[in-house]
Amino acid sequence: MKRFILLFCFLNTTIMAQQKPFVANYDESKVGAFTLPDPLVMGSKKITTKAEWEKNRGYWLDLFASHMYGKLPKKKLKQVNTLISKKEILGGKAIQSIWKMDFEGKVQATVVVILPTAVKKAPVFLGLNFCGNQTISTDESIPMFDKYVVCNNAPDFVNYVSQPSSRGVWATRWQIEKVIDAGFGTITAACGDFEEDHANGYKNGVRTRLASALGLKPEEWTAMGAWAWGLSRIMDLAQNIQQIDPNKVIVHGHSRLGKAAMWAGANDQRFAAIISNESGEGGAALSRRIYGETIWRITNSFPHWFLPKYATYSDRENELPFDQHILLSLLSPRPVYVASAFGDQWSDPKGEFLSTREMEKVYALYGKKGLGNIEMPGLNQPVGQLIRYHIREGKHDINEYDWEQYIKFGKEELN
Ligand code: GTR
Repeated sequence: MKRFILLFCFLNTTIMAQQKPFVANYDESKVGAFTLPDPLVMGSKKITTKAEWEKNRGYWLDLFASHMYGKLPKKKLKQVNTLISKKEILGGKAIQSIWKMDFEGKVQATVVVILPTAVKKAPVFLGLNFCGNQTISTDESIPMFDKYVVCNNAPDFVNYVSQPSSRGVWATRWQIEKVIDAGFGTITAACGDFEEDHANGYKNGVRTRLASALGLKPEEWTAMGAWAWGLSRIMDLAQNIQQIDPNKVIVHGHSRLGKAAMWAGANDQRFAAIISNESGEGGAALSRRIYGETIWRITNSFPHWFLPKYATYSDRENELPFDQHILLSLLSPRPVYVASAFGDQWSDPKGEFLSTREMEKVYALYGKKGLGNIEMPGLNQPVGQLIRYHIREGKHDINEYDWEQYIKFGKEELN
C-alpha cells in the first residue's frame, strides 16, 4: 500500500510538472525581488585582489560544472588535423580552407577557415553553426553536413537533414565578406559534429564515442559541455594555422551556441574575447529573473543541454549558488560583448543587460571598467567599451547590425 501511495505521488508530481503551462511571464511587475550572489564572496572567503581571484576562480567553475553545465574533460586526446581543400574566394580577397579534425578515429569534425589574404596573421571570429557549414555560404566546395540538424524547414531541410538548397541559407548570420573586408577571419564547424542537438544526441557524439578516451561518462557532462569542448578543439586547430594570430581569437555564438561560447570562454582562457549574441536563459540572462524563458521551461524543452540537477532549481532559482553574472565574470579580464534584440523577449534582454552590468566587480580587481551604473540603453545604442552591451531592434537572430558592432569591438579591444 505504502508503495502504491509513493508511486501515485511520484506519477502525480511528474504529470503535474509536465502539465505546468508553457506560458512565460512578460510582466515586469511579476518578476519578483531577488538578490544576486557576490562573485567576490566564495563561501567564507572574500576576494579582494586579482591574484586571489585568479587563484580561486575555480570555485565558481566547479559550481557551474557540478550544478549546470557538467564537467569538461581534463584529458587531452590525439587530434589529427588534415587539410582537405584550399582555394581563393571573394575574388581573391580571402583563402578558404576546409579541415578535418579526427579524434582517435572515433569522431570527426569538419571546419571551415576563411582568412583575409591581405593580413599576415589575422584575428578571427570562431563559432559553431546550427545546421551545417554549407549554410554559411553558397560555395559548393563546402561539404554538405549529413548529420541531424535542428533545422527542419523544407525544402532546405527535410526530416532534420540538410538538402542541397540549404547552401548559404544562413549567410546573413555570418557576414563573411564584411568580416574579411575588416581584416578578420571566420572559423566554424557544425555543433552536431560534437553532439547532435536532441535528447539522444549524446549517443552519437563525443560524450559517448570518446567516453573512455576522455575518462568521462556521458552523464557527467552535457550537450553544452560537448559544444564548449568542440570550440576548444577548433581553437587547438586555429593555434596551428600560421596565418591566424593565436592571441586574437574571439569566440562567439548565437542563442544556444552563445551559451556554449560563454562556457567555453570561462574554461579556456586562450579565447581573447567573448561574444554572446542573444544567449538568454542558461547564457547571459539572470536565472533569478523570472521573465521569458525560465529554468523550468528550458530544462523541460532541452533536457540534454544541462545536468538534471539544474532542473531542480526551477521555482527555487534563489537557491542556486551562482547566477549568470558570475559566468560572465569568469571571462575577466577579457573583452566581452553581450547583445540582445528587442523582438527576442524570450531571452530576457533586461536580464542579459543586468548580468553584464554586474560583471564589473571582478574587472575592477584588474583596474578595468565595466558598464558603470547605467540604465538599460535604448535600441541600437551600444554602451561600454571593454565590456559592451547592445539591444537592437528586430527579432532573435544575428544580423548585419550585430556584426558591424562585433567588428568594431574586435578592432578596438584586441589591439
Ligand atoms: C530556444 C531556446 C533558447 C535559445 C533558442 C535558440 O528555443 O528556448 O534558450 O537557445 O532556442 O538556440 O535559438
